[in-house]
Amino acid sequence: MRSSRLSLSAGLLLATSGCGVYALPPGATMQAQVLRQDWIVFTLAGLFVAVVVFGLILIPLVVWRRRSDEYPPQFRRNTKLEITYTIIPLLIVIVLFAITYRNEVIVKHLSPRPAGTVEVTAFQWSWRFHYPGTTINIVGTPQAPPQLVLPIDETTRINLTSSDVNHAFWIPGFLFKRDAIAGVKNSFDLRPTRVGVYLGRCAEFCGLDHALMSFSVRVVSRADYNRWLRARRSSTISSTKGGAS
Ligand SMILES: [Cu+2]
Repeated sequence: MRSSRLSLSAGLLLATSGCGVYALPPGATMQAQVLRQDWIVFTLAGLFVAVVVFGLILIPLVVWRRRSDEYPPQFRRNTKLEITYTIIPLLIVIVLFAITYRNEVIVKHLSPRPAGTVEVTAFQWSWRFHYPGTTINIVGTPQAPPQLVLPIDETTRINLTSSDVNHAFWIPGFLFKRDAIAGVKNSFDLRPTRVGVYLGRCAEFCGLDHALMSFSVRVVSRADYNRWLRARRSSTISSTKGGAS
């Protein structure tokens, strides 16, 4: 009976942790893979704490259920127990802090020589992608969301700002979000690792058409990227999907 109860608990734990881990997209950039490690570690730590807490609630209900008028052992203090339940959470927090700090340093690191740069400006209610040194200037509208084109396996510096209110640049497939603030330049690097098209959204309520403030990111090979640059270099594009071909 006890072994079947244990195997049921173990099965539930595996099922829930498995669901949690696989519910998160794999992440299509080098930075996303680092962030994903954070997510997995935090999920497992949360599950560990949940199992301990629910165990401490449920096990006494079974073990100490009333069988007679006899009381279980009564005591007021248990110094060893108090030290244990102080030190273990402290250790968990220290380890989570250290892992987060290490991964944040990696994700926020700016390459001294990025392969390219894109100036991203958020505005009510779309996005402008400008490729410095070129006339490529992709301006979207709520009805025609713009497309950002990035080369795979190369680092692109994104300089993000806003021309009016606060917005947030969010690409779920990259597991990445950063605020776009008027008068502030937020710089970060993206190094895509998978070819594909990824949906992006504004993640900061910014007014009437906030819900329509989407964009997409297309990750292409270097050869396709060069072709796209050549095709677009001499023209300014307005309200386009930025269609590489
Ligand atoms: Cu917005």
